[in-house]
Amino acid sequence: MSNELQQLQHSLLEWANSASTLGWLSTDNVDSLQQLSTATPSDLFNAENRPLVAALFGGTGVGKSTLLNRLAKDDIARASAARPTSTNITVYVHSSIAVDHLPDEFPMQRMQTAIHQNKRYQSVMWLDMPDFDSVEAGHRDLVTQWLPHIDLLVYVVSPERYKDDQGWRLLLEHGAKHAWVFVINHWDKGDERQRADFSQLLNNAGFDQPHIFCTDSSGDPNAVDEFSELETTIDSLADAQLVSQLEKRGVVKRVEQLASQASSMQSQLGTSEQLQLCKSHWQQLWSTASTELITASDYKAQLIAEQFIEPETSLLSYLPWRKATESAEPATSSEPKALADDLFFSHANTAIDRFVQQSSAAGLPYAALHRHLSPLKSQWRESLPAVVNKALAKSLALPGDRWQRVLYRVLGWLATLLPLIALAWVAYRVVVIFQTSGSNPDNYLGSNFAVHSAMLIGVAWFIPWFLRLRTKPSRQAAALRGLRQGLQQSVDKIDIDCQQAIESFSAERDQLANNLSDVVAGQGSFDDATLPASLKRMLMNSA
Ligand SMILES: Nc1nc2c(ncn2[C@@H]2O[C@H](COP(=O)(O)OP(=O)(O)OP(=O)(O)O)[C@@H](O)[C@H]2O)c(=O)[nH]1
Ligand SMILES: [Mg+2]
Repeated sequence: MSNELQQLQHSLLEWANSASTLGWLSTDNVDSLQQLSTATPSDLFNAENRPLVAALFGGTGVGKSTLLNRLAKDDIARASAARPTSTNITVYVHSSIAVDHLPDEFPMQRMQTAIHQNKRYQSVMWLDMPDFDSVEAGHRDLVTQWLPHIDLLVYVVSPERYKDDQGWRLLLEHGAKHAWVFVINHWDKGDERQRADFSQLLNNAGFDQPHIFCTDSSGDPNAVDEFSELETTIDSLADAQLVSQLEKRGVVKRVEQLASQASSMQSQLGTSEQLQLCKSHWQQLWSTASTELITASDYKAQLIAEQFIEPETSLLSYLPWRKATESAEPATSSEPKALADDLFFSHANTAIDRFVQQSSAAGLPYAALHRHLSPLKSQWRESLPAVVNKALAKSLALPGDRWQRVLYRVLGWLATLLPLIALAWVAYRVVVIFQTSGSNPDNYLGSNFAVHSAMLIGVAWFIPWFLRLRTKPSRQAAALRGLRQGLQQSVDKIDIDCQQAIESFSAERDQLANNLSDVVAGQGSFDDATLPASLKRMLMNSA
């Protein structure tokens, strides 16, 4: 595995693990990233000049082993009419080639090696693979384990089974990472229409002018086929420079595969447009939900405010016998019922849950948004009752409006001051009349004076006292106003907290997206145009 690939996969895995822990991705993403193989053919060898790794791949009984025997001009691979025949990988390798690193997961007992001295294949390591479409799952596993280590796949089909589903699926999935040539074996039973049809299929899959060789391996000495063209084409690939170019291209293709996985993970983070929509969606949702919440809580505020009703303040209430029978104390001492109660929180929580669900339906990750918003629920339970109580206490401390309170205070002073002034005036009159009564016996204070004086003092006290009584700010109204203010402040706090949570959700998304872009930035590219025309025909056009 190239260092570049190893590092990229490691960084992507690290990123995906943290994104998944934060709820932005499912663990499936981490798993599929882990399953992406970044192995390359050069992993098998120490030597700089490694051979081309070519494999015969295809469905059951198409003649893969027979073809290898033809190439080797020897019966090195078991080929027979019994199905399935090849249960193991046969490696046909020149004695000068050392396979230094077979991956630990490769089952050695399922690999047989045929070492040869054939100069023609000095630079090619041939593999005969079991049938990929086998009923035996083990055959499929063996093929997929070896696949990343192969440069060239010789896809063998038969005239009647060239549309083989499983092989075709593998071709589409992994096609871009390898070079391909195609063989229609059993050509003794085939015709040109099948070649044309197969060629068309390959065209559609992304191969321009694919190499298709028709071979008859029945052993008929008179058979005419394209086996030698197949051999020559493969010989032309067994060139150190081409092998190194194929290796580079393979690395780039694997990097591209990782990058495409990264881009699919990035799309799961949601786009900035989606986040913008999510913010305005919250505003709409909360504007409706908070109005409903305030309306639903208002009757409760009125009930609570009733606890603050003043004792009766009519004249009659000042009568001594009324005092004896009725409590003059307002109900301020009793604890007010909670306005931010279970029902209040249940309404607020339902709105939050609905918002998270709708945002997730709009493409944002549920778990991440939930993680940002759900802790607020318990915080509000702690803090909002205090917000309401504070607003209530503040309003009760200053009942009525400012002018009402000034008037009430002035009337209080007047209720004391005016009777005192009236009393002073009466006293003055008494003193003056008394002094002059000696010289003028008519100046005598009669009962009229006494009655009028008493009335004057009484009126001077009664009028401001009565007006004061009437203008006294209502504690009930003050309580209701305080409760409503507390309710509004609570609803505003929920709004602000949620907006902040959405902001931090959005910032986290941007941070993750930036980190991911940094991880995949600056990866190399490979231009297929630099390759010889014959090799280009073997490459799948992934665009
Ligand atoms: N008529 C005909 N028979 C062939 C041809 N090629 C191979 N056979 C026969 O087909 C049978 C299967 O060949 P194998 O080479 O074992 O096929 P395989 O693809 O290796 O099969 P598995 O290993 O089971 O996947 C054998 O009996 C071969 O002799 C061919 O071109 N024409
Ligand atoms: Mg076989």
